[in-house]
Amino acid sequence: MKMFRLDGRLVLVTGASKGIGLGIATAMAEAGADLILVSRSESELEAAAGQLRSSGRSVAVAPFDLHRTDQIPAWYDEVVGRYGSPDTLVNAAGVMHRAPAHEVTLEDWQDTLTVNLTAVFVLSQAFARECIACGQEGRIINIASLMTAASRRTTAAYTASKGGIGQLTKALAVDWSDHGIHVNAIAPGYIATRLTEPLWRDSEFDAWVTKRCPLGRWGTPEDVAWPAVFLASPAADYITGQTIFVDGGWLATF
Ligand code: GCO
Repeated sequence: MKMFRLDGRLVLVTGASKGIGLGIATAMAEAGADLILVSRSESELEAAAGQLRSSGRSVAVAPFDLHRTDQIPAWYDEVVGRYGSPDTLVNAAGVMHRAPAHEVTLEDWQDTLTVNLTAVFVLSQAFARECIACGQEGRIINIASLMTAASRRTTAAYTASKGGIGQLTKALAVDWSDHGIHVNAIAPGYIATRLTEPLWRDSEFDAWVTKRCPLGRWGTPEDVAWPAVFLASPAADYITGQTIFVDGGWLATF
């Protein structure tokens, strides 16, 4: 089914050392892509790369702290110089600070918006500039959230950042459509990862999620990963500016 394959593609994944990012990188490798893994921790990246190399794909690691938004362009140039120009970018890195809105510190607000929104924009710019310079088509897949369309108490900064991702995805899709760069987003529901660990370890919250979700379970990184492979593949060649909710039916009901 070559329409769903990624053979010959070079995919850069942020947040790639764990959770949804690692799940997406794993599926992309299984679909034939070579990878560049990005996160802050070199040791965690090497551990993830070690797992992924068993797929037979080329897997490079490029440690970087996405808080350093002003250094993204220079860092990206270095990555391209060392590993080649990615044709697919997955913005999966994200941070979460939970607090009632009146208790959110300016530092936590800025941290959330920096990593979850500003870094996505600046890295997408660097990716697009390189694709345009090389005359190369590109695919960008942003990781949005249920919070792109709704919210929950104590998630104001995260909700604002993920709401922004939904609209930024449309804006970049329109701006870069002339250059053959497709920009889409995947909005996961409640996925059992380290970011949501305080929630799934809470038996009351766990019971709420499994009851509230029409499919009756937490999602897994793999549930998110294969829709990402689809959006990166030739099968999605007429899709751009869209957000696909991979949420177990959460938003289909009240
Ligand atoms: C929360 C969760 C959610 C999930 C996810 C849902 O605190 O309610 O962290 O925000 O992480 O974003 O799509």
